[in-house]
Amino acid sequence: MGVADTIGLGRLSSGGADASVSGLDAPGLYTEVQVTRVALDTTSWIDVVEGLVPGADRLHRELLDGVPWRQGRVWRYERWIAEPRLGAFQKGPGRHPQLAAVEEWLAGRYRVGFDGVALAHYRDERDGVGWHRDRELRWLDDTIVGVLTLGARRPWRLRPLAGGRREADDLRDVVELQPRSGDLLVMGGRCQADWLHTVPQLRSRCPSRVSAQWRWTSQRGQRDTQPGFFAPRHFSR
Ligand SMILES: O=C(O)CCC(=O)C(=O)O
Repeated sequence: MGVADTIGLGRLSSGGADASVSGLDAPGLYTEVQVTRVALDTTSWIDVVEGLVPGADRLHRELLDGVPWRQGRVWRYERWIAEPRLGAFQKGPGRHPQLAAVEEWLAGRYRVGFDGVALAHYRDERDGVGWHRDRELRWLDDTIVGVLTLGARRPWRLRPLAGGRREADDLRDVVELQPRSGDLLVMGGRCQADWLHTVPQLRSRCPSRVSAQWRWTSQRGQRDTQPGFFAPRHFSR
């Protein structure tokens, strides 16, 4: 059994990954933030933006209290089961102003547009999302997926799709990030085509975490029409 390649956020800039400073100005965010690019392979990458959102724990509480969280369902093991997390979606003027600011920051840096922001609430350690790619984007060859963490710090893992099916505790080839409240991860390039990601359920106690997710596809390349074994089924969105 291999050990995950854990990237300790906070030390990334000295770890050999490419780093740049973003001076993009979006109201309600820190302006001069470090963006560290981790090359997963030659065509897939993940940018780590540490501490983009000031007052992230307050934003976490405001979303917990103010969002109409819904229980989604997934088709697993030949039956519908409750998805182990709650979900919501915000767009346009319905977005929390700080989430609108993050969206503006993402749009400015990556020169793409988003339809809105999906939210997930992991209530405790029993909630999580399994290994998957964001196949609902359909065109996976060139995508941008931003994920903001608010609340608890939990393992956030990626591994190459080419590794095939694995036991949950088989951490060979796994890249583990541990984003803190206010950190933004941005997956890009062929990440949704060639890499899986997960926020695993945990054995030890873990308080609430909310993630906010923005997704964009260039719609270039081949359209993905065959949901495979790893495809998530987000019927609730
Ligand atoms: O909550 C996260 O950080 C990741 C969520 C995710 O991967 C998804 O909903 O597709």
